[in-house]
Amino acid sequence: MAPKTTPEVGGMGHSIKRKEDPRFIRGKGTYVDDVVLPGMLYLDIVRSPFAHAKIKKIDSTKALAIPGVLAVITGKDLEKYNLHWMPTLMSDTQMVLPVEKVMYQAQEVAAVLATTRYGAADGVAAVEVEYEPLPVVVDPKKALEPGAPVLRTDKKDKKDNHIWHWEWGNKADTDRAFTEADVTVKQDIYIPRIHVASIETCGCVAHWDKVQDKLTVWMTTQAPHAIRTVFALVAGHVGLEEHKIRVISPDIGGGFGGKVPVYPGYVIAVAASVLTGKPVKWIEDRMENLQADSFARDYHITAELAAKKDGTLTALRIKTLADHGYTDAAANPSKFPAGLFHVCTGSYDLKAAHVEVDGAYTNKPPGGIAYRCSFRVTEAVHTIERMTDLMAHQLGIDPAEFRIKNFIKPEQFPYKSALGWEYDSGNYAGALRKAMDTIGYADLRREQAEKRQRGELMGIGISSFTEIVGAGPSKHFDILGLKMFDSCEIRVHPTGKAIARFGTKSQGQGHETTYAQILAEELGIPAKDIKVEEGDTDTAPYGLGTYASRSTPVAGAAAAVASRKILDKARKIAAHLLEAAPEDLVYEPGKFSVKGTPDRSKTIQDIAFAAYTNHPQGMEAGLEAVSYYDPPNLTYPFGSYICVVDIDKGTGEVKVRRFVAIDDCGNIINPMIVEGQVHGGLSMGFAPALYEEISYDEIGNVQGGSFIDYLLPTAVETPKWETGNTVTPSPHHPLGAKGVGESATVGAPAAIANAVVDALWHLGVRHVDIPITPPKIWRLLREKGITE
Ligand code: MCN
Ligand code: CUN
Repeated sequence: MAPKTTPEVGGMGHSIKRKEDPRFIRGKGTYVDDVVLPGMLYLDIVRSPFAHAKIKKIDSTKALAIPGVLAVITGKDLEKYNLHWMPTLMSDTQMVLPVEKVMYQAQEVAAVLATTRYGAADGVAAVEVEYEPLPVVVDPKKALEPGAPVLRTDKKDKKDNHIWHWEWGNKADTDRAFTEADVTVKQDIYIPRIHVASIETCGCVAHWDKVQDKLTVWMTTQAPHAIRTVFALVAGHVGLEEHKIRVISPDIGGGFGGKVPVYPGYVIAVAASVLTGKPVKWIEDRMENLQADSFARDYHITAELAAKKDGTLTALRIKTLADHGYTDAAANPSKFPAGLFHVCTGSYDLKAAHVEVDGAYTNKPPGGIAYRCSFRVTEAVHTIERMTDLMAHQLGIDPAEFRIKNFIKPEQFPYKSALGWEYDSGNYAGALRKAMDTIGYADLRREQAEKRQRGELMGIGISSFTEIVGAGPSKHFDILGLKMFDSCEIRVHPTGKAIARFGTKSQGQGHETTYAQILAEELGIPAKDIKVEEGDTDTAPYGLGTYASRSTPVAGAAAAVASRKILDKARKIAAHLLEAAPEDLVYEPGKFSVKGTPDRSKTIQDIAFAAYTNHPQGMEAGLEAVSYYDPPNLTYPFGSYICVVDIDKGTGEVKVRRFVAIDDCGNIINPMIVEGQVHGGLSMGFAPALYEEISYDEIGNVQGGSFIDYLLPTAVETPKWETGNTVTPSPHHPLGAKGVGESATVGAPAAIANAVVDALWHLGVRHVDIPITPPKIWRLLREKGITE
């Protein structure tokens, strides 16, 4: 579709360069660690070497003797203010600092406050803690066995490690479909714990200003407004009321979900600033970030899929055990303890489905769902895409053909899934066919057959995912009771330039550019004349923040709606200026003209000036509007990915030779930014498929707690992505746009895993869990007698 605006205006469809990049490229961004205030103190944290242990004694004497060390803060100090525990976003509780025992390795034990960063670190090294180790539970299956040590002894009535049971769908119908099925497949799938490892770690500068009676916190948060409310709810009783708190989320060096939760470090820094009256900075280091911040996935899944002989899929049944660590700190909408996992019927027209999830406590860091995931959608997509592939292979039907046969058809939209979601729009076969054409699917299958003759291992994997983003309709979506709307406030200045503020917060997604483009599209004001601001609770309108790819679906929609409110008023002003009736004016971006006499017109800039200098009598001056947008539905972006792998028989190494990604996120605001999002997302789907995992030994020692063994792919390992689009607009979004930020991470791992299994199927391999590391494949090949 050709853009509606000129490149100079830069509305939707123009690949204008990112406004934020000049400062980022030159190293002139302002991140939390760039904030330096006079008299600032530094906080560093003592962490537990044990995964489960009683704290018998904390001796601060030696630490306090170190020059510059001012205080050692313990759980007992916070207990006096009832701040030693805090609520999690899932209404569980989490320790800020422990009073009795620690629950995972690297948990915060005490905090040292000093006049310099190094002083604080020296202080941490000098704090002496006496522990009494307790039995450790790392396996969630064992955690639920009778007789397992009960971890949450703080909960008076808790007699086991079971957090909750949740189920969804029609069990009777599903069980019947399985009884009647011709073919069924069943598979255990483990999706391991991984970590986002954003370039910038987490941190804050807390400044309690006694004179102003105000707390300002610069912090790495994706949701500044919600965090301020949580602070006020937790610490209102000690004088931190909401109007006295200002949260500023400055530039963020990657969030990916890891900057949604409230970490103890933030709370301790705030407490330390309130107690000392000095600004306090806390910035975690890389190992702290990897070992103690919230993690993703850790789902133990058993899935079953049923079909008729002819290959028509009929039903899906899933049981899952969710390892939440010692507290359920996931950042899910509160109604959905397993997030949106029940979008697991994916792109297929299944008549029945039933899902059960049980949460378990273990001696690991708190649960989260952070890793470009849209609330457990990665787990859902991985499951259905693996299972569909398994069924296709089982039936001996080509996996592409099998998918096309079972896809929800374009004419079935809006489509109600067996698990209750109403998919807004889609053309799944369109995306898959485009991916097949791009990669040359038929030729690749021929090549594979030839190679197999020669004993070479080549596989082709498909993932045709459906995403679900844009939380969400207030009927169903809230976090701690806060409805998941989002907002945009626009002010057009007299000279026709504008400022727009949002309740979201970019962490690298390019909001300063794309939001300006939405306004440019609607108002005809050039994008370069529009300043976008986010992340300051003192100035921006309330919103729930940026995660779950909700900014475009929700705040982007608010930007369109607020713009249209501006245009309503602009039309009246134009009518006044043109001495015509408002309904006799025609609008094109940036200009109102009189019907039939196009040369009688007023530009948006003329109108803006008149709004302050010559507005109609009886009308209020100014040109501004705000929208708090409550989306009527979620948006359902989708795509089809095809991946070709070659497997080295000697080493077990999987090489991704080609990877074609066709994405559909409805109407596109900035094609270049969308492509960038897909590239980033693919890289973050590739990484957990082949490299990344955080695991624990039997006594709870973290494996993968540093970059030595938590393997982040570099540009050398990362494939060259081949991307493309189809466009199926969302019927309910004012701009027809859907989100895209997480699609590729959600969709990519299954394509890679499917390609690997496709390469090994003839050897009897039915499934390989990610990460698909060389040792895993090498062992499999040895079992099959392929390699020595
Ligand atoms: N966009 C577009 N046209 C569309 C959809 C999106 O031009 N039809 C643009 C948007 O305007 C925006 C970007 O693509 O500039 C991403 O938009 P959207 O899909 O709405 O996602 P969000 O802005 O809400 O970003 C959140 C999403 C999430 S949840 C994770 S995790 C993630 C991701 O974005 N974290 C990121 N991408 C990231 N990219 C960077 N650089 N850094 C992160 O931390
Ligand atoms: Cu789940 S990662 Mo993103 O929603 O911030």
